[in-house]
Amino acid sequence: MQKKIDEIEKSIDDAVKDVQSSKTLQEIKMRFLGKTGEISSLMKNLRDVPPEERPSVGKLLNALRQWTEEKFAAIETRIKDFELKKKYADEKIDVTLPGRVAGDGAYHPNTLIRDELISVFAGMGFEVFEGPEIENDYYNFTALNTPADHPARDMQDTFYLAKDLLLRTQTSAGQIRVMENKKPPIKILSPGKVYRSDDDATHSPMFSQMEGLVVDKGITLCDLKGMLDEFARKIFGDGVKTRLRPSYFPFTEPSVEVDVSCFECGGKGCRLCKGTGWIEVLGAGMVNRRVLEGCGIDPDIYTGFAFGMGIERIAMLKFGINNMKLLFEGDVRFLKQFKG
Ligand code: 2U9
Repeated sequence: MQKKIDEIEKSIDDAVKDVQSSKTLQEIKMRFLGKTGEISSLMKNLRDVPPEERPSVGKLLNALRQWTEEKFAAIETRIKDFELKKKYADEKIDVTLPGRVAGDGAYHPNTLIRDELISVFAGMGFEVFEGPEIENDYYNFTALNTPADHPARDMQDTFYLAKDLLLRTQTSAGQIRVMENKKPPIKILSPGKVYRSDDDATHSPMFSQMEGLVVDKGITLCDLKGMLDEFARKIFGDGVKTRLRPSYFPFTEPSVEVDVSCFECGGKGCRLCKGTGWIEVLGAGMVNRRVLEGCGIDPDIYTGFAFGMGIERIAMLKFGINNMKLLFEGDVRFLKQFKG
């Protein structure tokens, strides 16, 4: 038996010699001390040993089991200690390393211009109203004096979502709802995205508009002109003048196109104003009496003016951007130049 015990001790020593992990150690432990392990089997076989030898063999086997258990316990402590040290080493962080710097963001030029316009018009008493981007035919066209067979519909190629559902081509659609629901005085500003099936160097299928509407008793074209002068000075600089040229929009009568004197050359003529001294910036007019009537506002009592401009156009003029596509591409190298 002593020989057998010596063999087991040797094979335990061999097995644990290079053991590195708790898992392997556990497997070796089971091989010797598990229910069907070598030492447990020897213990079970004790009953086959002649009775007179049993006490001495039992003693030897108990000593073997105790020796084995102590050995495994010692190795386990050593491995656990090693594994813990390794875990700490792997998780070690260098607190002296410089942190990762999150780059400063920048406002999109459109956002800068939109906010500047809102602040200028808010200073004149306008309230911001934002309508839905999905509209129906009535609010986008009919209520704005553009019925189905009206040639002006061809001025704006429309994206239809369903028979009577479309992406608004102008933010005026939402302003109709305000006129339907509120008695004058009305003084609102409607910024927002609009959609037209148009795509070339100066047009994008989605762009941003800023429209304004003033309705009250006694509003005249002079009020419009006075407000535009103030707008031009605040946005393009003191000394900038405005001029009105006759135009046509179905929702305004009379309608005008509004130029500002060139803020680059002071009106002498340069590349920006193409030598004319003037730059077209927006459209405007007196709200067509049919539009007021359709909203339940008596045009013999109330009159109003309205205006509309493309935010991208104003941004391009103010920041000297020569390609509209830059405003839609989201290129950080371009965008980071604009710090608000
Ligand atoms: C209501 C009635 C009328 C808004 C107006 C314009 C003239 C205009 C264009 C400028 C460039 C559109 O973005 S653009 O292509 N807009 O010229 N917009 S008057 O008229 C209104 C608004 C609301 C109830």
